[in-house]
Amino acid sequence: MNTPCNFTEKDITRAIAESFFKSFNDCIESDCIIVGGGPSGLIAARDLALAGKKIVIIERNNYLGGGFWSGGYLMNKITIKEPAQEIFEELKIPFTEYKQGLYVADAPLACSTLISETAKAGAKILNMTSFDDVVLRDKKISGVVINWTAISHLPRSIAALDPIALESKIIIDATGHDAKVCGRLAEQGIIKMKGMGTMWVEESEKVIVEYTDEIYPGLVICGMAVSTVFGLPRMGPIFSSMLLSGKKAAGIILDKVTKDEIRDTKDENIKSSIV
Ligand code: 48H
Repeated sequence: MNTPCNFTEKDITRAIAESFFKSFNDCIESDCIIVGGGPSGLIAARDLALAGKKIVIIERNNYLGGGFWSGGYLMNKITIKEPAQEIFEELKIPFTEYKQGLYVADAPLACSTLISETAKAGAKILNMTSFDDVVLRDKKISGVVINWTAISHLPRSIAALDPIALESKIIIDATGHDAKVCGRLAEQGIIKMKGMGTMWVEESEKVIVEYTDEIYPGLVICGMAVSTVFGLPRMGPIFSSMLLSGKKAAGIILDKVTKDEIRDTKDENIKSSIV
């Protein structure tokens, strides 16, 4: 038997609009904005949110997960190498050992679990939202400029709509191969970008994590964006360094944001591609 409805269509619309704008208002100022909701961005967001930081993920697609939904050649199995199986254990993602140190998991289960754990940890998610630009104030990245993804796909003659800005203490570029945030700085001649290197799994899995860092004041990079910026070798369909790099990015930010000491441009520790 159907319970009678004590609401109409207008109440459903109000429920959506009021709760969306309340959440959106909360995204306008945060501790960290993560651009890109693939594996590296998601794990960084989860760790930061679990540590009590206010985190916003900007994702241009309607779905999160990036390349983590499938392995190579559209085969939906994910491989990882030690010690990243410890992250699967932490997230309770089932996996099997294929060969010593090489592990396999079902991609849909691994990806949906990572998304769900990130959302449950409290990270806020703006999907169908594209990164457009950075807010660059006094030689420090202080926010991102965004627009609806649909707008960025329309010709300017139809949709010449201005984007809007969100502010945060620090930004992560987790946009994968495109390294979109870094690309914007490169366009301005502020940093150099070498382009993704060719495949060499052993080396790549190591150096991607090593080079994960703050590359410009207020901007940390993780995941495949690290390969694109520094010209490091790619690893193909294995995701250990994506997860480890995301975790390292979160650790770097926790250090900085917790101590509230965002470096200034004169800090010589910043590894760099700064021109
Ligand atoms: C908002 C954006 C924008 C934008 C892109 O590609 P990803 O999965 O990235 P990673 O680095 O977490 O993982 C890379 C991995 O999936 C992979 O491709 C590997 C291991 N390749 C190896 C190899 O040899 O090729 O996710 C990036 C996310 C996606 O969801 C994009 O939609 C999103 O970023 N994104 N979001 N605004 N302008 N650009």
